[in-house]
Amino acid sequence: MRNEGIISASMMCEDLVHLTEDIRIFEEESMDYLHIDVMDGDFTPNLGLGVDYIRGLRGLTDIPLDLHLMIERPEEKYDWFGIRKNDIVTIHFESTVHIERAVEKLGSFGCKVFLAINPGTPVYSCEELLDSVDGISLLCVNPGFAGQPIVKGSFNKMKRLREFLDERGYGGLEVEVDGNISNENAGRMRELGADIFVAGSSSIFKKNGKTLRENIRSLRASIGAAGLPYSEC
Ligand code: S6P
Ligand code: MG
Repeated sequence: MRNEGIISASMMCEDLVHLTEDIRIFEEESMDYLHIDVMDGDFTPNLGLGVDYIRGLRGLTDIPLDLHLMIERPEEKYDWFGIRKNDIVTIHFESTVHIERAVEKLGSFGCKVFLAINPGTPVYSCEELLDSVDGISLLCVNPGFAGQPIVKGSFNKMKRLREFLDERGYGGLEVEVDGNISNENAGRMRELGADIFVAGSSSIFKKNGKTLRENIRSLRASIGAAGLPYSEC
């Protein structure tokens, strides 16, 4: 039996003016992770959340972080982030020359290690690293910005990724989907085998006249209503 669906609030989409209040709502609504898009302006055409922000957030809550490192040579910078054992830390296949070494080093921090594959990165890129990771993050938009439309082919890619993992005996690895995960897209991705849903401007932070709490509940309902867990389909 797979998990009930895990959500990870994309803090890049959060309005800083309401940070303390929103954190309380996340705690009351049992938000699973806070997704932190770390961007360096080199790997991505944008800058993102940094180490001071992360330190500040740690002082406000014990909700685990889902650190999405969209930076060049992440293995040289792991020490900056104060990684904890119940965090997810994701690095990108293309972010360093020796990705196997970078994955192994990340494993030594005791966190959950995820490998991200970009929209243009083939599913099979993760094959040699399956023994060393806890999950795969499937990017459904190109890294850099919130509010982008889903890249064509992402649903088909999710399906192929889950089949690829199952066929090789790695069905226990978690798959995160990141980018334009609206309630509808989350439901479809759930049916195709996704476990973790990055919730940004398309869902919980959507300007739709609903409260953050209402939007979190709607997203959970969309995931929960997505039919039988993949393994039982
Ligand atoms: C993109 C980043 C994502 C976005 C997220 C925002 O570079 O990795 O995590 O923050 O996609 O959500 P939305 O719903 O605006 O796409
Ligand atoms: Mg992200």
